[in-house]
Amino acid sequence: MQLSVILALVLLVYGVEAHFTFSHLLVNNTQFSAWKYVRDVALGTDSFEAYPNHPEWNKTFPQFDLASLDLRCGRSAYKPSPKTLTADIVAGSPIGFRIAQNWPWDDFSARIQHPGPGQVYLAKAPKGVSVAEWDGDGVWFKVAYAGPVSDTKWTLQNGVDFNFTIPHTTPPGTYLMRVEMIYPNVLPETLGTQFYVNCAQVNILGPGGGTPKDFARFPGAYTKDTPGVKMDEAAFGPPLNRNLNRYPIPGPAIWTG
Ligand SMILES: [Cu+2]
Repeated sequence: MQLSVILALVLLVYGVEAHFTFSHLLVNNTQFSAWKYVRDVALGTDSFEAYPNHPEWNKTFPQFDLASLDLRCGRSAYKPSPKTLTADIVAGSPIGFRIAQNWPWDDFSARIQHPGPGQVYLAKAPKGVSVAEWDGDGVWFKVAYAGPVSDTKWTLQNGVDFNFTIPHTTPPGTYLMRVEMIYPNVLPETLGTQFYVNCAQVNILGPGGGTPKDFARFPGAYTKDTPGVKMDEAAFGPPLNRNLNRYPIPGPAIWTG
């Protein structure tokens, strides 16, 4: 077998080509620079190769440990960073996250290639605490879900953006806004279900009036037995692209305002 064929098969099995970070915040369809409003994450390695000259790539390695603080906002990003800014966003207006685009390999397209859903959670900074100095150790409510569009296709798969709105009546104030893409991974060769997690710092403007409910904590929201995290291989795959309308959504119900 040619080396390129072997490499392609390895990539097919491990999906290494599809690691990513949600490094860009989108506000009204405008992309901001990487890690401007999204908390930067530490470099990581997993079972795959690290590339010393490409730190942005090494930030893309996913989270596997459901009990780790890194499941909250990405690798070491529960720690506040003085360089992260807080974006003003208007409740009800178009918001999004875009994945990092600057890979050094021409044939490594920057797309969300893994199958799986995306979700967005908000956690309000405690009274008197700046969100820029908060570790996110609080309660989170879900405001967006990007699931399957059909029995065989996921909303996010093969795209670069996760677009959503937060409820018009979200109480104004500063929040951590947590995005996750879950790759429910049942292949025995891998470490398990992968989580791609990042957090933006946002100042939500709007009329308020709503009362969020159905909270979760990170870590703690998911266990290895949570439906949608622990996948039923017979029902969903691999390659996890069948019977998708039966996919059980992990975590609390969405709060719609
Ligand atoms: Cu990946």
